[in-house]
Amino acid sequence: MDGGQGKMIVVSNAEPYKHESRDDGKTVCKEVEGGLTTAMNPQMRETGGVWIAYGRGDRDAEVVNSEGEVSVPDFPDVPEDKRYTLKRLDFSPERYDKFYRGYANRVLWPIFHSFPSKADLEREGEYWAEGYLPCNREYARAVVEAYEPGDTVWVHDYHLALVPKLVRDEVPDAKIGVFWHIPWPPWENFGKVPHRRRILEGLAAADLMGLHLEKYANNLLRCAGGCGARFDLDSNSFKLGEEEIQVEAYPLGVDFEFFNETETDGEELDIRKMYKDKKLVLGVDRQDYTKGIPERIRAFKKFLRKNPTYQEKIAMVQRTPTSRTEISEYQKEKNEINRGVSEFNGNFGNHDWTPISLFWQGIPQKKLIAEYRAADVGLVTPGLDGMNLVSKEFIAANEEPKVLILSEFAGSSEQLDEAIHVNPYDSDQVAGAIKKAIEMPEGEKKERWEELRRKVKTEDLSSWAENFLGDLDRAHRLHSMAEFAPFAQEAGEKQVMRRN
Ligand code: GDG
Repeated sequence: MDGGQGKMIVVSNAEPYKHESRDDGKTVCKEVEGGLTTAMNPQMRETGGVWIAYGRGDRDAEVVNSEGEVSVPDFPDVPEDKRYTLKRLDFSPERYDKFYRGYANRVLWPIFHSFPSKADLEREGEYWAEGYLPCNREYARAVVEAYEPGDTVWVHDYHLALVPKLVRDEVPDAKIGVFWHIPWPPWENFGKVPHRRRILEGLAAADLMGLHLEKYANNLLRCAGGCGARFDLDSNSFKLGEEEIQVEAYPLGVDFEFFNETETDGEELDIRKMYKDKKLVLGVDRQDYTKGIPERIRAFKKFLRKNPTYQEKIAMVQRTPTSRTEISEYQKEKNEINRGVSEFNGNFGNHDWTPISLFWQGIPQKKLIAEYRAADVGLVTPGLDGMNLVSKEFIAANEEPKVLILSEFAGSSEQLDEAIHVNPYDSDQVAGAIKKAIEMPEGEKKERWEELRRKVKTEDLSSWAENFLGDLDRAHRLHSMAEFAPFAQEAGEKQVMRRN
């Protein structure tokens, strides 16, 4: 990864590690589950630099210095040159609540995932003024403090849309890139957000913005148009006020080698034994209403009802580390899932067979890889997902052919054609896909799997980072030389930045 001559400054709300105090008084360092951290952590371990994030672990776990910094990961087996600086920010509980639970997750998240009915637009102004704006200012201040000439600033995700402009105001010539991890919705949804123009002004001050898919980039450009920007779908850029930005698609990949090669010491066999060698269908998702977990469970039940010969021969494992428990929608969904699963297991299961095993805890990555390897079928059926890394990790972790059932609304379905694609809301279709997956002839399974593995291996995490950072260098150079002028058609000088 080329971070230019200076250092890399990553900024995101999610932190890659948290520290917690145990009862014996010792402090433990834990990975934080989530797509953004899975993607950026290996990058930072390679390049070093500073990662600025909100500290969500125990406040009394005294690991940071007076600047709020700690070198991570502080696992004993990790050498110094594979660590980097994590700088933790702290906010008052009220402010953080309005920023994180309020603006980020009760306004932007539902709107951007096309669940406008779950958005609290009534309080948007309050969440903005008392949470989103002040917290984005704090993040930007931390970036400016860490910044030295030549550094690369890489801003991540929807929590921090205002940071590029706030940093640009202080450091006009900084190299700033943004990566957006969630979908960008059509104007009909985005346009509902009262501070829509301010969000776009915040982003437009970066040199380059990346999203997972071309269709999200096009939605963003059209939304910019809706807010009065000039936009161009050929050069993939828009101009709002004085700021011009390039917008491109970079489908995020996974660290193929890591998932392929991690040694699990045969733990997958123990897992299979635990489930009495039945066919295993696996779902793994951070808990979220966008992940389609209740619908998935309903489809699995339908499959068992329609195919009684498979009763006692198949089991579903659903691993769902809880997240955002402070938001009532998440609590409600958790209760609904618990009820549905225990009722079904009670009615269908017996002392030898639990049809659905549900886990609300996260497990270390190595154990997760063993779970991926123990499964016969990966069942990944989000209602809408920017990319979905689980689908790619399942492929990378399994050398032996498996079958992936994938929602057509997961961003990854654009690349992973050889999966069985389903509409997650059509439970008959998903039930049929489970049957097809289990009965798929070995030859077809192998052929599809090899192609899926080839794609996930080629379009991996490091090629994603290289493409993004290479383009960021170019966009920044063009901006610095004032040559980035996609809207200079009048002068016949249209400048389109393209990768060579
Ligand atoms: C956002 C976007 C986009 C899950 N359980 C455990 C565990 N995980 C890890 C998985 C995977 C990550 O969490 C989840 O990533 P996803 O991509 O599936 O979903 P989001 O968290 O919603 O991520 C998404 C992503 O950002 C990246 O841009 O793809 O669309 O919503 O890496 O492995 N990890 C461990 N234990 C668990 O129990 N260690």
